[in-house]
Amino acid sequence: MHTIYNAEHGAHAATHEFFRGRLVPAFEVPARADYILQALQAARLGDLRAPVDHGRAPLERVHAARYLRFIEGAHAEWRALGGEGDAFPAVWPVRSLRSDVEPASFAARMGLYSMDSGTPLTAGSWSAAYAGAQASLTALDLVLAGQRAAYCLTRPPGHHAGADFFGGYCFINNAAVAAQAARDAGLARVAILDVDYHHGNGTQAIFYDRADVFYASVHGDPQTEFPFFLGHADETGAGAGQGFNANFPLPVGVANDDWFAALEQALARLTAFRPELLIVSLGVDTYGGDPISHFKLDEPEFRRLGARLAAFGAPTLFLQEGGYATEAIGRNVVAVLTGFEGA
Ligand code: SP5
Ligand code: ZN
Repeated sequence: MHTIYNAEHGAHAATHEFFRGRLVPAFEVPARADYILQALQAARLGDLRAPVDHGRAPLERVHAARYLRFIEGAHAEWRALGGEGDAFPAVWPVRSLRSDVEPASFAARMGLYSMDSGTPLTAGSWSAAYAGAQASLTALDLVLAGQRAAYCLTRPPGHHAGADFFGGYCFINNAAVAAQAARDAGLARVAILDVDYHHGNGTQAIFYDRADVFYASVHGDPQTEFPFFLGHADETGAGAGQGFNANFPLPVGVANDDWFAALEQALARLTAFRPELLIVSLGVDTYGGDPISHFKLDEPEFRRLGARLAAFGAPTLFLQEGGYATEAIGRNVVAVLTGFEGA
């Protein structure tokens, strides 16, 4: 399996993030991708290739143009106002406040276009995220050209980013961009399976009223886990998309057998959908040693996940999402990919 590697990822390098009222060392750091890269090379899984620039148009198929322009210029605006270091939002248009008017104030626009204060917007966030979206599109090209699977090694991740907001360490929704590009390339039905510890609220929301992209997710119960405000089992789609969204929230500390049972239920829904492409939002923050998550998968389970996804039988695009145990992230990702290859 070939890897498309976003070598620009290191441009997005936050030192700290907000957590419980103070700045703590950032979890979503460049070392994550560096460790994965090392492990991939040691495993000799396939070629490492560079992204091809597909331009801005495929991003604008999923994200509001004004949102992308905001992200592109936000850090420069922050600096011009005297902001130091990374930019953080501080005010949000919650219920009863208007989000249809774009305010002139930078602080207000930071809130309009974000969902949390845990996502530092850095000087290099745009260039890293833009290159990551291009890497996703390039990996998709490999699969569309007949490769059985491809892996996109990128950060920042994407699945929390909505059509017009960043958050959860995400700025551009790579899975959504790739799914839409696959539709635009002529595929009729695209499945997105999200196995990150966190529910991919952005991906779900982008396709919630559509029957052509099925979103299925196995994740920590939003009653207690980020992103808190989406990811419940009763979210089944809306309008034409009714029946094309499936969530499998699981309690903190869930047994691995129960995690795999939920995965089977998700895959059963996707099998009935008969997708022409499977996009896997591959977070490995389900690992037992993850510092911010509470499932218990380990290397054998990641290998089993890869083998199970191979048995699903669709052309498969793996996109890197979360995973914060930096010393283990490489072996966990390689376990999924070699499990897939060996099956
Ligand atoms: C893509 C992805 O996995 N995003 C996850 C975003 C989670 N943001 C909330 C992080 C809360 C940090 N908790 C720190 C616990 C320290 N013991
Ligand atoms: Zn996650």
